[in-house]
Amino acid sequence: MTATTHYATCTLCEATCGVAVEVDGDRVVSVRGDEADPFSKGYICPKGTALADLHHDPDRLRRPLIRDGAGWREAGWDEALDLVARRLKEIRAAHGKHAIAVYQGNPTAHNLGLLTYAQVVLRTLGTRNMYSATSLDQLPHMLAALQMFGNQLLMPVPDVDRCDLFICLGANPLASNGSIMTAPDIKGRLKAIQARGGRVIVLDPRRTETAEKADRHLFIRPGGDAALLLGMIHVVFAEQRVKLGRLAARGVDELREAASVWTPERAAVASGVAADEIRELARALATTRRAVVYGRIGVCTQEFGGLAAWLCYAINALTGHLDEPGGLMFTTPALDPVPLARPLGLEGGFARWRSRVSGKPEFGGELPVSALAEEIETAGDGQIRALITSAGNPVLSAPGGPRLERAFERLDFMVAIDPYLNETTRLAHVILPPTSSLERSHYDAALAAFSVRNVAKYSSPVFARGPEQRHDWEIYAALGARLRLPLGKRLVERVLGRLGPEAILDFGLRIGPHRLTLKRLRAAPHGLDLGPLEPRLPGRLGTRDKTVELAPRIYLDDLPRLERAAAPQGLVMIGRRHLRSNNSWLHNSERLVKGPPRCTLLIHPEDARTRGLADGATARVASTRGAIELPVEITDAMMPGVVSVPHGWGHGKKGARLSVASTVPGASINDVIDPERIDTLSGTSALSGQPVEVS
Ligand SMILES: Nc1nc2c(c(=O)[nH]1)N[C@H]1C(S)=C(S)[C@@H](COP(=O)(O)OP(=O)(O)OC[C@H]3O[C@@H](n4cnc5c(=O)[nH]c(N)nc54)[C@H](O)[C@@H]3O)O[C@H]1N2
Ligand SMILES: Nc1nc2c(c(=O)[nH]1)N[C@H]1C(S)=C(S)[C@@H](COP(=O)(O)OP(=O)(O)OC[C@H]3O[C@@H](n4cnc5c(=O)[nH]c(N)nc54)[C@H](O)[C@@H]3O)O[C@H]1N2
Ligand code: SF4
Ligand SMILES: [Mo]
Repeated sequence: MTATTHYATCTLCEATCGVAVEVDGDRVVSVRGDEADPFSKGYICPKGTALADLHHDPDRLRRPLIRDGAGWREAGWDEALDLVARRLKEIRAAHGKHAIAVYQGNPTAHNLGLLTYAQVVLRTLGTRNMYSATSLDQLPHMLAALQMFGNQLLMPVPDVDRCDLFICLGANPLASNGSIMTAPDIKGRLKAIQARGGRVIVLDPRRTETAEKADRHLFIRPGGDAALLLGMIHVVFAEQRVKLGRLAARGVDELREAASVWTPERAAVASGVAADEIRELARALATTRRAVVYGRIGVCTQEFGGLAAWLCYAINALTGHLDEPGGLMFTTPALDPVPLARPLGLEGGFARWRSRVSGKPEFGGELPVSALAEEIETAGDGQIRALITSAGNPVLSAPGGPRLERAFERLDFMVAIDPYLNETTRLAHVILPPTSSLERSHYDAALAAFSVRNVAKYSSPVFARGPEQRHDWEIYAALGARLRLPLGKRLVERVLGRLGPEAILDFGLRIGPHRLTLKRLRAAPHGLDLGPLEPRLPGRLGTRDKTVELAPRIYLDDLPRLERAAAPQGLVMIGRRHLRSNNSWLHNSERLVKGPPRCTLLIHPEDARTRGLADGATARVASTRGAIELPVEITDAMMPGVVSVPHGWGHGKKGARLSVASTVPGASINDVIDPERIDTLSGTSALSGQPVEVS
C-alpha cells in the first residue's frame, strides 16, 4: 500500500496550525506540521498528533446511543433523531418553549457545521434558556466589545508580530497556544519580539511557562487586574501621557475621573504589584510606539472580569495603541461575521432580560451557566425540563459540577450531541455522535476573525465519513427538519442536507472583504495569507456616531464595588492549563496523558510549610461548596497565598466510557469552585480567586 498526504487544519486549539496527515488506507500513519502553511509554517504542538488518536479512539462513538434501563443500546439515526424530536416537542407542548435548555461547549468554535447549522436550529427553539462556555470564558471581552465598539464580535487582537512591548495579563500562551489571538507558534512570535529588541512582560499569580521566557514577570493578586489597570490609567493622566491619535473617542473625562482615586499606591494594595512597578508599566506602555496590553482568561473569569476586560481595551486606546500597527487591532477576515451578525440576530445585547430564579443578566441571547442548575431545580413557570448539550462537558467544566450532575438527573429528557460517553453525556437519554475532525471539511470561521494575520484556509475531509455516521451539521439539519416542519420533514431534510456548510461558506467568502470563493481556497490547500492586520476604525465600529466609547455607564456604575472590595484572608485558588491537555476532553489519548500526574496542587513553599504539607503528599482542598484530594507540588513559581489546580479532570465517574482517562482520573477543581461566585456585572463565573483551605 502507498501512503498519501492530506493537508488539514488542527481543530484542537485556537492556533489553527496546518497539519500534513499521512494516511494509509483507513489509518493515519503520521501527523506533521505543514511546512507550506503560510501561517503556521510547519509548527505544531504535541496535541496535533493526537488528532489521529481521537479519530482512531475505540471509545469514540460512531452510532447513536439510546438509554435502555441502566445501560445503552446502539440505534439507527432515524430512530434516535425521531425519539429526540418527539420528546422535545412533547415537552415544549406541555411546558412551553423555555422548558428546553441548551448548553453549547467550546468545540463549537472549531466546527463550521456547529457555527452555522447548530446556531440556526438552536436559536429557532426560541428558548431563553440558552447557555454556553462563553460565561466561563470570554464574555467580558465580548461585553466590552459591545459597549465600546458597538458589536460583541469586535474583539481586537494584539498585533504580536509588530509590537515591541507585549504586556501579558492573565494569559499563558506558551501553554494555551494563544486565545482571542490566533497565532500558531506563539512561542516563536514572542521570541521574535525580544530578538528585535522589544520586551515581553507577564503579570500572573504564577510564574508560568510564558513568564519564564519573558523579560519580566510580576506576581499579581487574583482579581487584582482592574485595580492595576486603573492605577496605570491614573499615571497616564497624571503624567499627561494620554495620546488618542486619530481615534474619535468619547468618555476621556469620565475615565480620568474614574481613575482619579486609584493612585499607584492604592492600586498596589489591591493588586499586589508595587506602586513603582505600576508607574513603570504605564510609562513603558505610553512611550513605546508599538506596544500592547493583552488580557485574556485570567482577566475575564474573576470577580471583576467585566471591569478588567473593559480597562484592558481602554488603556490601549488611551495610550495610542488601539487600531495601530503593533497594538490592539481589528481583523479583516475573509468570512466576515460582523456584517452578518445583525441579520443572524448575533449582534449582541446585554441585560435585555434576566434569569427567572436569581435575576442574572442575559448576554448575547444567553444566560450565564451559573444560573443553569437553579433553573432546572426551581419549580414554576419556565422551569427547565429538557436539555440539549452540544460539544460541551459542563459536569466537569462548570463550577458546581456535582450540583449540575444532580440537576441533570432530574430532567425529563436530555440529549447530547457529542462523540464521547463522558461525565456529562452519560446522564443523557440519547447521544448523537458526530464525525471526527479528520472526517469533516474545515474552515476556521470563528478563529480566523481573531487572527494576528488575515488568513483563509479550507480543507476537505481526510477520510470520507462512513454511511453509518453523521456530521454535526447533518445532525442539526435532521433535528431542525423534525422539530419545525413535521409534514415536510423529508423534503426540508433533503434540501438542508444537500446544501451543507460549504454553500454558506462560499456565499460568505464571496461577499467578504477579500472577495474569495471556495474554489479559490480549494486550489490553495495550504491556505492563503491575506496580509498583516490593517487599521479598521472608524469604519468598522458599530457605535451610533462611529466613535469609541471609552467609559460606558455600566462600568462606571460597577466601580464602587471594586473600591469597596477587601483582599481575602487565607489562600485563594487559581487554575492552569497544560500544553498536552485541552479542557476536559483530551485525556483519553495515551500519548497525551503519559508521564507524571498533571492534576496536582501547586503551592508556595511557605504556604506548604505552615500547613505541614510535603511535596508529593496528598492535599485536601476545600471550600464551602466541596472538597477534592490531589498530590502536592511545592514550588516558588506560585505567588504566596495562591494555589493552583488545573481544570478538566475528575474522570472515572460511573457510566462514562473513557478507558484511558479513567486510569488517570484526577479531581475536578469545579467540585470546589462556588458557582455563586460570579462577576456580578457580567454574570461570568469567577473561576479564579476562590478562597480555599488546604490541609
Ligand atoms: N475551573 C475552570 N473551569 C473552566 C475553565 C477554567 O479555566 N477553570 N475554562 C473554561 C473554558 S475557557 C471553557 S471554553 C470551558 C470548556 O467547557 P466545555 O466546552 O463544556 O468542555 P470541554 O471539555 O471543552 O468539552 C467539549 C465536549 O465536546 C465534545 N466534542 C469534541 N469535539 C466535538 C465536535 O466536533 N462536535 C461535537 N458535537 N462535540 C465535540 C467532547 O467530547 C466534550 O464532551 O471550560 C471552562 N471551565
Ligand atoms: N493546552 C491547552 N490549550 C488550551 C486550552 C487547554 O485547556 N489546554 N484551552 C483553550 C481555551 S478553551 C481557552 S479559553 C484558552 C485560554 O487561554 P489563556 O487565557 O492563555 O489561558 P491560561 O493558560 O489558563 O492562562 C490564564 C492565566 O491567567 C492566570 N490568572 C489566573 N487568575 C488571574 C488573575 O486574576 N489575574 C491575572 N492577571 N492572571 C490570572 C493564570 O495563572 C494563567 O496563567 O486556551 C485554549 N488553549
Ligand atoms: S497549537 Fe493548537 S492548533 Fe496547533 S497543533 Fe497544537 S493544538 Fe493543534
Ligand atoms: Mo475557553
